[in-house]
Amino acid sequence: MKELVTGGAGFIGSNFVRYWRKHHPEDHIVVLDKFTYAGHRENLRGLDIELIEGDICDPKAIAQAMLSVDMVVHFAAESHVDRSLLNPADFVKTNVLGTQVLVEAALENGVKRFHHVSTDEVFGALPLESQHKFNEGTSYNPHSPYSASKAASDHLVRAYYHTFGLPITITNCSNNYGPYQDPEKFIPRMITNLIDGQKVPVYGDGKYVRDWLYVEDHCRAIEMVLLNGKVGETYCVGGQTEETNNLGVTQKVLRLLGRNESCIEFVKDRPGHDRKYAVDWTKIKNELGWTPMHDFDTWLAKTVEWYQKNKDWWRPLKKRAESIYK
Ligand code: NAD
Ligand code: TDX
Repeated sequence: MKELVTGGAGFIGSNFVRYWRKHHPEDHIVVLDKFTYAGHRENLRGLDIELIEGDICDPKAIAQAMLSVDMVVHFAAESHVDRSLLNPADFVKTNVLGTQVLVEAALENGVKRFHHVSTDEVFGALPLESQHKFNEGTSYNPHSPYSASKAASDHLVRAYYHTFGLPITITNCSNNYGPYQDPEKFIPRMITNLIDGQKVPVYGDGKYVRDWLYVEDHCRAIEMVLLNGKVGETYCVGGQTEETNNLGVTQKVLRLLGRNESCIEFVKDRPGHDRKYAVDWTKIKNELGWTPMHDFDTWLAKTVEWYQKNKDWWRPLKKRAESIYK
């Protein structure tokens, strides 16, 4: 089996490639990545894979990369909400146009499966007090340029299934955490700030809720969908956090690093900040037997340890990550 993984040098993509290499040693894995600020060769160090530097918006490069590919797993994207407020055009280009270039080439080459990795943010936001969770039937209502561009990409992927018969699957997953996540994102930003003796910037009142999932659980969900998921279907994937808001997550990280709440700095809120995400993952559980296997407290602690042990990885990224917040 030849598998093309786009964005495989980023956070989730590189965790997925490591996971797939371990569990499917016979497969030929091709990673195609543009190596933007978010992609790093060292994330894939030591893995037996083929690496192509390329842009998903470049039809020629993609036509070449797609030759004799059986399966595409599409992670490549501009992924940071705060950046999408500064530069929305990059998000439309990569996430929408890039995805269209990929599905077109996949169709042309008769790939057996095109799996699109998407987000729960396409569903918009829930009120804080709501008991409702997003599921596969929830209407799309994206709020940020990032989530709007991901929503458009989901629609395009589905359109290629309905109109041209491209064998697709989609996962809409909640917030991931774990090793190799860029220090621009909330959890690694907190950890690396605290290691460096800086404060933790909490947006607004901090009462924002995310449905945190350890990255390996997301990788296993994608594996199950690739192996046993039904073509044309979407699967929602989420965590098992009993509602912990950003302040609660901050307090856990502070405790793990032996600090107290004097390290919290409340800063200006993110414009259009989505109040709450929560995902109902009953469908993937009932149809494919997936449940999250990594509990938040244990794996948050392991993530903190990873950042403590891997300063060489994140230190060169930190200055650039912070520069967008100035
Ligand atoms: P990331 O920003 O860490 O990695 C993105 C990767 O894509 C990088 O390696 C980057 O170099 C590459 N890339 C960007 N533009 C490209 C282009 N034009 N051509 C080729 N490669 C390009 O992102 P991530 O957090 O690993 O997210 C991966 C995917 O998962 C994204 O599609 C994202 O929307 C989705 N997702 C992320 C989360 C999360 O919590 N991080 C949750 C749900 C879904
Ligand atoms: O410094 C910060 N302070 C803060 O309070 C940062 C960077 C974030 N936050 C808040 C904003 C969110 O409520 O923390 C929460 C998490 O923020 P991010 O890590 O930026 O994630 P989010 O905006 O929820 O989006 C993430 O999850 C869904 C990923 O970046 C997306 O790619 C994914 O689709």
